[in-house]
Amino acid sequence: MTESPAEVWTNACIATMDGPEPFGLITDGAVALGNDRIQWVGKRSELPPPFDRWPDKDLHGRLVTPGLIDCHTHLVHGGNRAREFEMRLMGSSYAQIAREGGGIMATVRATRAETVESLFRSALPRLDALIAEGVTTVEIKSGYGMDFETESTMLRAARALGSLRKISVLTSFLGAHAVPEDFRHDPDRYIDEVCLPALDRAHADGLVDAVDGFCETIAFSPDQIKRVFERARQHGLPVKLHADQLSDLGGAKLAAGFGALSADHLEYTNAAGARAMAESGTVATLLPGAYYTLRETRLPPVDLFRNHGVPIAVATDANPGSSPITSLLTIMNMACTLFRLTPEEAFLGATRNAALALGLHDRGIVREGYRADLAVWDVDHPREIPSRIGPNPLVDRICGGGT
Ligand code: DI6
Ligand code: FE
Repeated sequence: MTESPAEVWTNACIATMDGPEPFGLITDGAVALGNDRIQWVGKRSELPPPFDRWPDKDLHGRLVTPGLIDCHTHLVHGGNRAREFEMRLMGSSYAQIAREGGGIMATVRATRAETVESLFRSALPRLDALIAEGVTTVEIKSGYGMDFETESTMLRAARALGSLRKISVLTSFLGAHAVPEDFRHDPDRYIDEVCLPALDRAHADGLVDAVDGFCETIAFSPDQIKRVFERARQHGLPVKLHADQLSDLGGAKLAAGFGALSADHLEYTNAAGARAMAESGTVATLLPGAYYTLRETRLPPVDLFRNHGVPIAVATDANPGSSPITSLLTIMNMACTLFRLTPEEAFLGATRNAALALGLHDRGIVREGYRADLAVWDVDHPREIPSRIGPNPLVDRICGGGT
């Protein structure tokens, strides 16, 4: 990968996702790049020295945005769940399949049979699909091992993906994803004997950037999630939570109580949960891919989040079961079409707010001093991108100044 030289992009329409203007739009704009950072951004007519003497690159009026951020994925996993896709088409429910030992546990059985190398190789095409759509930062979870070794194996594969491709990878430990078969009648013992020791080990090996959990009737109770989050707190790790996806267990409020970076899914989140998230600065990460795939009918309370000033992010939730989708552009369209976000909210959800959902404050906005993570699109206005599904309008992408 080559580092890009210091240069000024000119004759660009820039959606900074910053400031009071819709999309933070700057027409006939310029952005100066150097040392992997944005050095200046503004109207081309106001370009100050020394940037006005730097080599320039004419973008011919194309759109520049922050590089996209996919803040919730399960990209690393073994096997596929196409058979369950057929079963659901024939009337089985996601929860029923999970209760019968399928669902997440089917992928666990497949993943435990893999190595770091094989998990890395099978995830690479999924990562490349995101990169092809302008993604410059991606979050990747464990959660299909749920044993002492495989949780770390998954996270090592995730770290390897970030070293081979020009993209930032953040990892989340998701040992509390589902109750493994041999602990089916004693989930507390799974938390104590497997999940927490696996977290301790993965953290000690530098594999964990955040800790996640699945708080749901088919997964873990609020009390069990609390124990995982208390261990995360002991390690100084931030938390996030799959919350209120299929029922209201107060997951959003629980997450907010731990100052979570984000609470995700949220179809069943109530007003108390939204209030708590607003007070704690927890981001609402909406996952329309899972809502679409599982043909859910309960919409997340978008107006509650809006009215309480809760930042909204959107993400693929790319996983083999509930959201087998590796297109963040499609997710942006679904967030508008299914959840009624505006195109600007969808774009904020895949840039600025997605960065906040990962605890990142150096990207997601085109602003001086931020990372030179940028995407260039062959469209006239940013609203065009969430307004359609295909063709992919990306024409260039730089990550930390490099390609
Ligand atoms: N919620 C989801 O939608 C995914 N995990 C979770 O906690 C489902 C993952 C899968 O079905 O494999
Ligand atoms: Fe998920």
